[in-house]
Amino acid sequence: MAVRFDAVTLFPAMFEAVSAVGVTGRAREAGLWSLTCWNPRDYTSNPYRTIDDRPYGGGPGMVMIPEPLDAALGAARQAQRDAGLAPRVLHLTPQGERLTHARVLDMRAAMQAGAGYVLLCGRYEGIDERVLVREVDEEVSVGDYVLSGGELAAMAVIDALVRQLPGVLGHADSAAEESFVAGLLDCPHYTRPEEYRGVRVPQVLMSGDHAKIARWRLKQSLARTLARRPDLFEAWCARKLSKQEASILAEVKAEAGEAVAASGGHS
Ligand code: 9WO
Repeated sequence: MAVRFDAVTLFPAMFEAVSAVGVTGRAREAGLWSLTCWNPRDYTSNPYRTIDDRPYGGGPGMVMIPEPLDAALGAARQAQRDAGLAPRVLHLTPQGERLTHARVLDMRAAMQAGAGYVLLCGRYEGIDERVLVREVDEEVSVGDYVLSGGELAAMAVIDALVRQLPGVLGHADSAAEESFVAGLLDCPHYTRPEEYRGVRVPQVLMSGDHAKIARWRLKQSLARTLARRPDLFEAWCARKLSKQEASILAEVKAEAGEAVAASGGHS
């Protein structure tokens, strides 16, 4: 399945990062996905190629003016329809719904069913609200902070989605992802040398006992998730657990309880 993105952006060069480099770069070169950028500056009708103006009501900063954005969006939409796709406009904004693994999989399913995503990247203080109301189908945030524009967030969406496409990751990589797919944080990783700056690799990883190693990794994942992401931990525990998962969970809870007791209950 070849996936197509179009990005409406004042800074197409930023997308080199995801188009040319690493796993996503290789996947694009292999034809598994493509990206076309549409620059509102190329759709201005005034000689100064202005794309921003002062906000009504006053205040600092500038707002992206509607006409060039609408023209760039229209061209991106038309290109997707010409490719046989049903375009969906996704605005990257801190006001959007948080991007999660589940949301990435929903987007992948939509694309596999014939949708294309037009990623709308704002700059300055934002986009005229009348464009957003008319044109935007979905809004996504990649976290509760303000960036200088939507491009880095759009690239996070592309990267997270492309690595879920069949044929992008090798089999080993997919397996390595299973812990997060299951809703837990990853376990620690080690490579050579066996001892580094006085710290040895955990003995179990040298044992060759694959069942024991899998159990140790799940236990590490659970302990970390309990300590760092109690929200994910609760959700994981609420699932139906296998006998082994329940046994590991009991150990992790007992050991966390002991740690609290040993510290005198102080956090
Ligand atoms: C600026 C600002 C200043 C004070 C209080 C809130 C504020 N929000 C913004 C703002 O959203 N500026 C934008 C810059 C305008 C459009 C694109 N920009 C953007 C997108 N910054 N951060 C994102 C973003 C997108 C997705 N996930 C996280 C952040």
